[in-house]
Amino acid sequence: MTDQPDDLPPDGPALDGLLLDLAVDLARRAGDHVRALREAGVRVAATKSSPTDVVTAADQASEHLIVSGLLAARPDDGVLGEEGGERPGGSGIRWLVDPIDGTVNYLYGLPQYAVSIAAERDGQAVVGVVYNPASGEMFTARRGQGARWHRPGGDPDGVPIRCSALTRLDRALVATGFGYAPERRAAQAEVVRHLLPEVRDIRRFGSAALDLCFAAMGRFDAYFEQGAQAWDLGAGGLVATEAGMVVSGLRGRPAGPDLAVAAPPALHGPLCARLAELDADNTG
Ligand code: LIP
Repeated sequence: MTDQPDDLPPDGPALDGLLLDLAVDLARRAGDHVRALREAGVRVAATKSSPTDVVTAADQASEHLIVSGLLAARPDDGVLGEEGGERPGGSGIRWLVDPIDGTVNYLYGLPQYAVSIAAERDGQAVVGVVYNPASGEMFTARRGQGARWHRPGGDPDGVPIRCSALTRLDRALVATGFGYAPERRAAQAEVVRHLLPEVRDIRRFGSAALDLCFAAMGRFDAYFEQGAQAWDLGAGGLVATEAGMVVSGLRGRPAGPDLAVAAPPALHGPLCARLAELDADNTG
């Protein structure tokens, strides 16, 4: 309990709790809507960076539902959405919204896609929610409060999750993802060609947000990807960090579009060193 008088707006941890409740509610509503739309058939509304980088009508409907819900509850907050761009705010809170992360899986009816919502306070992620409406699983995190896994029919408060304790890169199951541009994919394939014989195996499931959450509960040991954006990484990155992973870029940089690496502490150094040798962020 804080000693804050009732008439002052909440701040710090109390505010984070309210932000989490809002994000959970909107992720669940948007995700359930998107799943219902999938059952009725998928419509490609547009393409983005390449002819295979699609936006469905469900991406647009999901983002509209989430952003209008956020702004109705918190009109002064900023929002960065995958499909709608940036709307600046004045409250110090910025939301990162991926209305469907794993759109190609959604298009093909593969049950590996998610709604991802994160809140940043003064530039630092404080709340993250990743919801897979196809499986009913939800992952949540609050800065400093740990990460939780909520499964359908389970405890609504979820259960705490921790990442793998693996220390050997040659035993690691490593998830990654690929961009849409052919040149980028060719460079990413080169990195995987070298890494594949050096680790247990590689997985490519198609949703960065879920990859990070799976790594956070030990379904993978580590994850890396070039080209993932703030809305892909915001919520899953906090879930991974709060589950004990180190999340970064290479060469002392933060995780971002150049590269995002998430690994347990003992694996993070060796994996980053190898990815730097392979110039996985193309900045070496
Ligand atoms: C997807 C990412 C995934 C990446 C895909 C794609 P989208 O995002 O989450 O990690 O490998 O190519 O970019 O486009 O489905 O929102």
